[in-house]
Amino acid sequence: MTDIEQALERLEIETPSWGYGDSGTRFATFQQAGRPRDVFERLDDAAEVHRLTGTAPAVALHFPWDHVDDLSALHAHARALGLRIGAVNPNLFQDPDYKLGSIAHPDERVRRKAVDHLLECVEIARELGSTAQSLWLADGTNYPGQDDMIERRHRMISALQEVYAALPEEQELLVEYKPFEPAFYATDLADWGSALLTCQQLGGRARVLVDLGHHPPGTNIEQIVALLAEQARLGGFHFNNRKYADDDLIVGSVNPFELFLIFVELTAPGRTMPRLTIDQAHNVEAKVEAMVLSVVNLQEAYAKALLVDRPPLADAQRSGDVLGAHEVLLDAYRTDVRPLLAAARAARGAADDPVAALRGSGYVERARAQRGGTETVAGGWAR
Ligand code: RM4
Ligand code: MN
Ligand code: MN
Repeated sequence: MTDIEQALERLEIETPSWGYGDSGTRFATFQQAGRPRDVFERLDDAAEVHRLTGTAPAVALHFPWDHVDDLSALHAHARALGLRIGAVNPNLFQDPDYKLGSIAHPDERVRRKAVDHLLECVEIARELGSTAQSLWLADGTNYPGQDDMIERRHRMISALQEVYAALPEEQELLVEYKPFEPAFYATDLADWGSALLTCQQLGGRARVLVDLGHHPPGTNIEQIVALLAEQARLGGFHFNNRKYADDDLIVGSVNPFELFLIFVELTAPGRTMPRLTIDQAHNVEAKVEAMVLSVVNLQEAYAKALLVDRPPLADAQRSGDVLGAHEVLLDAYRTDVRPLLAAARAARGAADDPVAALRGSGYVERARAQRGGTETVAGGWAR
């Protein structure tokens, strides 16, 4: 086995069930013909992505979006497809009760309901063999004075302590942050600092999740990654790409150099790979193809990062050779890894060119014929 084949074998990407279904903007949801009608079909699409790329063996689920009456049937379906269930994502943002927040809500009744959903997700994960709860809160306030920021934090921490105490040993808690949206004044988990403090208050199995779309423009995300990794508090990623805000575009489509630099940190000596998940919304692009391209872009960033020649990099850094050090990174980044990856994928039984293979396979056409559906637009909510 070549080095790159061995490296690919270690790379595992979780694709999100919600990335296969309908999605939209504030203005409209564009439904695609052939989109999966339920979580079973979402898993079918995920299996196709894994078949073509060879590195997407897990699927992250979102509840209640992926609710089924029979979890064991869902688990069996995943296993039959050669997939496992990735992180379980509780949904604390769509119930009318959550208008003013969920676990930080001023009303104890709403907080109880939110905690009960989190505890239900712990059970769901246990039944599906998942090893992580991935928590993103929409909680926050829109106006100064709307609520007391510290009281909100105390409510949030005490709710999370209850959930953390209920986690079985094999499950970890990933805490995701986001500076704004839907809250526009003070989000309760706004940044990596508030997420890290939360994890430190909970315990060693609580770690921070970095979503690439959840930072103010210009933020040095690879530095955050390095700091969290060094503290053993980097739990995972939501990969996507953005130009302006939480755009949820295809990984590596806008800023591939940033993606590469993140992988340079992830593959630094002594680091262990955290959970790598995609979190995207495909509104105008073909969904399965978008996911395939995302996985391929992740493979490329990872392969390029592995090419970084670490000893000369360290020498240049020690001797103050500013551009010599920089050049080591550029050398790796500029290497065309596509032929190597194509061969490595083919050797593992995946496709040498996954996008072309998908286009030639008839999978999308068959899904259209079997699942039906037309290209329709549902109303948005923007004025
Ligand atoms: C949020 C965040 C969460 C995702 C939801 C749907 O912006 O990224 O991870 O679950 O969107
Ligand atoms: Mn996310
Ligand atoms: Mn997001």
